[in-house]
Amino acid sequence: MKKTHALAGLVFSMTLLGAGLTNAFAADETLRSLAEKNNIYIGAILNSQWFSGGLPGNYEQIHKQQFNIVVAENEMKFDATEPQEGRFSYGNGDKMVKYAKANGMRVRGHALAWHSQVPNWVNNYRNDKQKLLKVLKNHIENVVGHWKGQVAEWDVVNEAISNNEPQWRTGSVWYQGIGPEFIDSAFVWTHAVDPDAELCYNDYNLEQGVNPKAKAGFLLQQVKRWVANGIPIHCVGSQTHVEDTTTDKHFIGSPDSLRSLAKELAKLNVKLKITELDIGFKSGVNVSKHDLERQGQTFRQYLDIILEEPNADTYLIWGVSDKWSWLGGLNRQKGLIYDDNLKPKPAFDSILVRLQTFEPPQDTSKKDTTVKDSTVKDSTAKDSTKDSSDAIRPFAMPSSISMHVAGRTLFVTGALSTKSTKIEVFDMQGRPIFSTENSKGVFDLSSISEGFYVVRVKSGMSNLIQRIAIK
Ligand code: 9MR
Repeated sequence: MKKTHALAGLVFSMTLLGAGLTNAFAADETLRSLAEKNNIYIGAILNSQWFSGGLPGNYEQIHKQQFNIVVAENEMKFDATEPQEGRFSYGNGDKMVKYAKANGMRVRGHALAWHSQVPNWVNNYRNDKQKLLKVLKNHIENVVGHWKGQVAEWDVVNEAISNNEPQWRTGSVWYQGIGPEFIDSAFVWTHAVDPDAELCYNDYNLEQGVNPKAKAGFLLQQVKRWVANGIPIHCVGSQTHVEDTTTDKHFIGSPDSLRSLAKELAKLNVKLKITELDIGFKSGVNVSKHDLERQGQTFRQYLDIILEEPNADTYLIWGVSDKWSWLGGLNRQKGLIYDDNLKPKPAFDSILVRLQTFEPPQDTSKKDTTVKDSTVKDSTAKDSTKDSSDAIRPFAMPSSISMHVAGRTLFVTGALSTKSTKIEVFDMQGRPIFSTENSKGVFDLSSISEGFYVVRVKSGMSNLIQRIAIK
């Protein structure tokens, strides 16, 4: 079942992968095109500012070029969709669904039953079980009914588990008024309205192990029970709001722990999705180039779960640019893959290189159908993913340079800019191995051990990425 590792199927000779592979990485590749090649979804929220037209044009251009799944930061939540009892408001959500259709993206719905962002009129029924059951059912029937067939997956229940010890979040209006059966009910009601939608339980701190004392361990017990009882749950969303371990020494989450949750869920035929990823640094600390590179590696490690685990298919980031991110409220900063000026960070590169170098296993039965069938398509729309944009310049420009390896020496030929040349070598997991800004065109790679690597040359407006073998 498990995907075989990337390198297992490589048939390249151990000599230079020469002229024939010079174009192994097309210049116009994006995260999105590479994710589609790997049968996964890659996405970012549409920030709330987008809905009011408050973001620069290149934000949207980046979003539609780089991502194939979208979720609204706040606009499909309870307080946004039913601000007054029985009065539904779909304007913003419709705007996003239209955008997704025009750009061939899958839509995630977030979130139906959550203790936060519920309007006061709901909280006023806090201890009235019968009324709360009616309120939740009516909300689900209307909202899910409105977007039936257009929202491919829902966070049916969000954050129902307490953060401090593994038990239900007892302060939630839904738990307090109804009891834990609000969860079972919400799944059943949602499924009844849209039997084709994928239904998720979504929560944070799920990357801290699956033992019964951890949140994910508690959740796993519930998922087992739901599955055994025929409750229609298809996926667990791991929000994955994590902190760089150097600025929070006590942070105990890890990609390995999340991977173990994916493996446990696979036994239950339930998917794991990463739904709200950000990897922040503590506010106020200086963040160096090296820190950003390490952050990129962590982004890559979480991506590996999605690429390699057969029951994992979605990698969704909670924002595009550090400029529009909720993280400040959590005393964290710089947790996303574009900087304040919408320029790609090392994390972007790390994800891109990993998507480029991952070799899918021979048996691709796992993800094929989901990716291809469930995006919201609008056949009349032009293919806006082909727009050119400054923001993805590193990968949009045709290259006027070339490279080859002889022995342990890398030769880069063509007009290298003396002002802005950067040569980088990554290993096949996307980890940076070597980097120089020297523009002489001849580089000694004798310190690099034998194996396959990816070289990227950025010089002026030219950009070339090529896989090489060092022997
Ligand atoms: O990013 C959202 C922010 O704009 C809201 O103020 C906040 C209110 O709760 O919700 C943020 O999104 C949250 C998401 O809906 C659920 N998981 C945690 C996210 C970050 O707080």
